[in-house]
Amino acid sequence: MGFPEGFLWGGATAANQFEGAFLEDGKGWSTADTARYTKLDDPTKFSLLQPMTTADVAFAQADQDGIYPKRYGIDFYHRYQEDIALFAEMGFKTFRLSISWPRIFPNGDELEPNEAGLQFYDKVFDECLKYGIEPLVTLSHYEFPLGLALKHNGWESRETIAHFERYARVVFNRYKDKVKYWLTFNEINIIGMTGYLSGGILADKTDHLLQAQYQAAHHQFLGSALAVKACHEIIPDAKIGNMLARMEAYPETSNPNDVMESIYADHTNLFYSDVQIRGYYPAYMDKFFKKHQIVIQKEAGDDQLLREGTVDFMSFSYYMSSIASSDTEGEETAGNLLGSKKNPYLKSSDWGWQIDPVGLRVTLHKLYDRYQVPLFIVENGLGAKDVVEEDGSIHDDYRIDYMRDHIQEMALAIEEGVDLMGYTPWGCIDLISASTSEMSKRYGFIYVDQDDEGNGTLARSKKDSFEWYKKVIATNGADI
Ligand code: BGP
Repeated sequence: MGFPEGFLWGGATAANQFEGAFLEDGKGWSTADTARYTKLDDPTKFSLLQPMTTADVAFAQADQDGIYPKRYGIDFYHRYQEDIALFAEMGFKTFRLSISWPRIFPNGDELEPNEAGLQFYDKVFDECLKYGIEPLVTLSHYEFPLGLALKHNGWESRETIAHFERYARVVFNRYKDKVKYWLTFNEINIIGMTGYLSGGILADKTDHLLQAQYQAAHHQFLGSALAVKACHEIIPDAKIGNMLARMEAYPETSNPNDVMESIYADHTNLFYSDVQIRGYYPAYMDKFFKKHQIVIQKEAGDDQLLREGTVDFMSFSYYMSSIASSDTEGEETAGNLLGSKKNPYLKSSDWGWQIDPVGLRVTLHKLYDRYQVPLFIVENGLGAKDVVEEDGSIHDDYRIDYMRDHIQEMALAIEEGVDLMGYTPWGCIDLISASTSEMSKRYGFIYVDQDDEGNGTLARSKKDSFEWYKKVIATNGADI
């Protein structure tokens, strides 16, 4: 039993949640800089799903009082050397980060890239490689150039595909000797739930929002296929994967109708990986599209491109499982990302996400059975409020317990035949939450001194989990 040699242990981040420097060195505005998902009175309520309008964007751009936490991040832009040195000290084999598209193409549709933006990532990748850390780079992580959103309504427009392909080709060419692991769209399935953050879709620019979101998904599939082909052509020794927010939904009971509901839940989730890995639209979506009066506009050649541009491996985030039920009367009492009934066998995080390590093994088997491609867990972890003791120490044993339980299930899955490439827990250094914009929802091994309003010294310090994870990596998962 154990993890294979070369297993990619590391940690994960995203530009819009940790770089800061939001308009520095020529970077343009992004959807993330204008999305204000501030904490609500009830912290278990998820507000990311609220659609944004042109007026909301104008308001956000005019607002200068610093209430948009994603703009200040944790200042990785200026502290990357210190942060990467800490990752190296933990023994990271890989570091997942994203390139901010509007740092490279400020409005999204320029013909020439912003050299200062390219230079920043050169320095970051060089710093990683200095320590033997392989960068794992997401091309688009919840951050779309605002210029393209306002001009074309984001990914709803077919024109966006060419702009994305140009951006992808520029970064592949520039970093071909430095980056060998790539991901196309972070949590691509989120576009079916909310169009703004990853898709640049403004609700007032369409009279059928769901149609716009699924049309955008089609365009992202094409963009993904083009990026896969370009990556293979430009960096033949690279591997490029998709990225799905995996939602494992158990049937509530052994009632066959509940089992069917869990199959339907899988359909809305696995639709995206089915297209990106199998290379064609699954037939089960026809009924869904009909029910919601969605008609995907395709052009000649689209189906062929999808077949040619399938990914090399599947990556996904895994935080929780949920319940699928045919009993629509029941209450949604778990504060899971999308709301679900509460599973009585599971505990929840402070934000109501139901903690389910065995569910990770269930999912690993399900995905590997379905696709037979290598899997990569590129996000997992516990968002929690940490307490800094008088002497500066942080005893996050709850985080260690969470990870240990998940790593044990990964080891079992590998023993049971699953091909797993690596594990990059989310927010290896504390950063801004995607769903609530809070700083106090922390995931890191490294603490960052900053509060929800952006006050603090930004000093980095090690939590107890830092030494623990270092040992896990040093023993390749044998001593957890
Ligand atoms: C995923 C996103 C990340 C991230 C993480 C944790 O959905 O890809 O960007 O932030 O979830 O979620 P949150 O920050 O809302 O706790």
